[in-house]
Order: sequence, then structure tokens, then C-alpha cells
Amino acid sequence: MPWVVTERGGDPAEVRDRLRGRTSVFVGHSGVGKSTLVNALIPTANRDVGIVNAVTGRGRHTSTSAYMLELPGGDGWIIDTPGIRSFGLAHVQPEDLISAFPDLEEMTEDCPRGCSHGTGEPECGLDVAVEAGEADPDRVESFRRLLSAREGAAEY
Ligand SMILES: Nc1nc2c(ncn2[C@@H]2O[C@H](COP(=O)(O)OP(=O)(O)OP(=O)(O)O)[C@@H](O)[C@H]2O)c(=O)[nH]1
Ligand SMILES: [Mg+2]
Ligand SMILES: [Zn+2]
Repeated sequence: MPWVVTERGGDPAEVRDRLRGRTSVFVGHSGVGKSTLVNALIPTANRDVGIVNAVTGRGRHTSTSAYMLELPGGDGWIIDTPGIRSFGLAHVQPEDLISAFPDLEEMTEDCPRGCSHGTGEPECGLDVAVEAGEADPDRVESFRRLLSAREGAAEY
């Protein structure tokens, strides 16, 4: 993936080149400098920038809604967004998660009722399929990692 380095007060010309003719979204944790970069690219933008906590290094969620601004000269658009607070899968049900893996889902048809298809589920069709060489073990592991991330998120 191409990347460029910028610093506050520097000339963001390289970033500007990458954004030309596109609509771009700035994403990242609060305080990483999204709005600062927007102001550098668009001098009239006047986006509020916050201060970062000296101890935690975290921002203060200064931007509270997404905002779309045009680059000077009609050169493209930038969407400045609020910092990401968290990302969770706690609301995702196992049935919904397995449907995102259609190649695996068809191997769960004979699972016991209520099987979450997680590690250690007795007689899970995913284990049967891996043993039979019909399912890619990495794929199954990837699914199960997401499933357990979701269980972890539900615990707090
Ligand atoms: N050292 C350093 N500080 C920066 C840089 N870019 C931004 N800052 C500072 O970081 C602080 C937060 O910047 P913002 O632009 O408000 O960050 P943000 O990503 O928009 O944050 P939210 O709106 O809260 O999501 C400000 O005090 C900026 O001056 C950088 O490249 N280097
Ligand atoms: Mg901001
Ligand atoms: Zn199962």
C-alpha cells in the first residue's frame, strides 16, 4: 500500500497529489491529526482541532460529525470524520457471521442444533469438513477468530 509521511506545519503536497480528483475519507483514532491535515490542505476549512492528553496520548473527540469539504481548485473532496471510538462485533449473531463465509456455511448444515461452530463444539460440521480435507483450516480458523472476538466483546 502506498504511503506518505507528513508533519504538522509541513507542506502536504504529496498528500494533495494522492487526493487529486477523488473523494477521500480521513479515518483514525481521535487525536491522530485528521482535522489538522484537512486544515493544511484546505486553508479555508477552519476545522476545529483538539489537544491530545499528554499522559494517554489520546485525543478528545473534537470532531463530532463527518464533514465533506472541497479541495481548492475543485481538485476533489475530503471527508473529515470523528475519531473511531471502538469497533465491536458483540451484536453479530453466530448465524450472521457464518453467512459471511458462504463456503463454510454449507458445511454446517448437519451441525447439532444451536452449534455456534466455534472451537470445541461437539460434532461441528466445520471440524468434520477439515478432517475430510473439504474445508481450508485457515479459513475455519479465521471464522473462529472472529467468532471468539465477538464472544470476548460481549463479556464486559
Ligand atoms: N506532533 C504532531 N502533532 C500533530 C500532528 N498533526 C496534528 N497534531 C496535533 O494533534 C492534536 C489533535 O489534532 P486533530 O487534528 O484535532 O486530530 P483529529 O484526528 O481530527 O481528532 P478528532 O477530531 O478528535 O478525531 C492537535 O493538537 C494537533 O496540533 C503531527 O503531525 N505531529
Ligand atoms: Mg478532528
Ligand atoms: Zn457447527
